[in-house]
This record gives sequence, structure tokens and C-alpha cells, in this order.
Amino acid sequence: HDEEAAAKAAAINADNGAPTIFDKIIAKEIPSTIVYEDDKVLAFKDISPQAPVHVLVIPKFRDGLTQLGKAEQRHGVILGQLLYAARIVAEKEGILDGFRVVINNGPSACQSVYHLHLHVLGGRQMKWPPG
Ligand code: IU
Repeated sequence: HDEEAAAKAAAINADNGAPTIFDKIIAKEIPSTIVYEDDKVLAFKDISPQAPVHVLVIPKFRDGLTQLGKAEQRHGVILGQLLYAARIVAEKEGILDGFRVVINNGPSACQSVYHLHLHVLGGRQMKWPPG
């Protein structure tokens, strides 16, 4: 039962507010290929790309945003900055004519890292609906 195993693994990794590996990527203790960075946002190439372009866009300060479902009104500004950064990434990566932005929220959506992140995917024909 692959699905059952995946669900269990995801449940174990569900949001517990603990620091994540993205803190080390932000601190540059773990190397990453940075595509875009400013004082609030970091965008870097996904270590396991699911498309020719696969970049993660994250807030540098998690501030409670372990997942989108935890967002509060005060997060509105950073949420907008993340979405705009996704557009900058798409332009930098040459996929502005066709790209997808994904947020996996929680175990049933296969979220595996509990630090909010937008996936920017492109460089190939994307399918709909996603899996
Ligand atoms: P998810 O939406 O939480 O499933 O996405 C987490 C992503 O983080 C996933 O695509 C991983 O390949 C990616 N990732 C990474 O780029 N570098 C890492 O060290 C780890 C995960 I752990």
C-alpha cells in the first residue's frame, strides 16, 4: 500500500512548529542554488526538480507560517511578496509565458517541509488536473 505508507510518512512530518532544513538554507549553512533573494524572500532551486524549472520561494522569517493554513491577516504583506517573487523567478528562468505556482498544505497535500514555500514549476507542458 504505497498510498498508506506515504500518508503515514507525511503524518509523521506534519506541522509541529520545529525548525526545518529551510532555516539552514536561509542561513547558507546548507548550499543552494539561489535564483532570487531580497531582505524578506529567498528563492532557490528544488533539490528534486519535478520540471526543467522548479524553484522554491520562501519567507526568510517563517513567523508562524509553517503552512498556508496557518496564515493570518497580518501575513498578507509577506504572502503578496512571495507571489510577486514567484513572478520574478518565472521571468528570470525564462518561463513567464507558462508556469505554475503550487502550495502544498498539510499531509493530504503531501507537504513535507513545514516552512511555507511556493513551488514555481515550468519549462515543460504542465498537465491538469495535478496528481
Ligand atoms: P513540499 O510541498 O513540502 O512537499 O515541498 C518540499 C520541497 O522541498 C520538495 O520539493 C523537496 O524536493 C524540496 N527540498 C529541497 O529543495 N531541499 C531540501 O533539502 C529538502 C527538500 I529536505
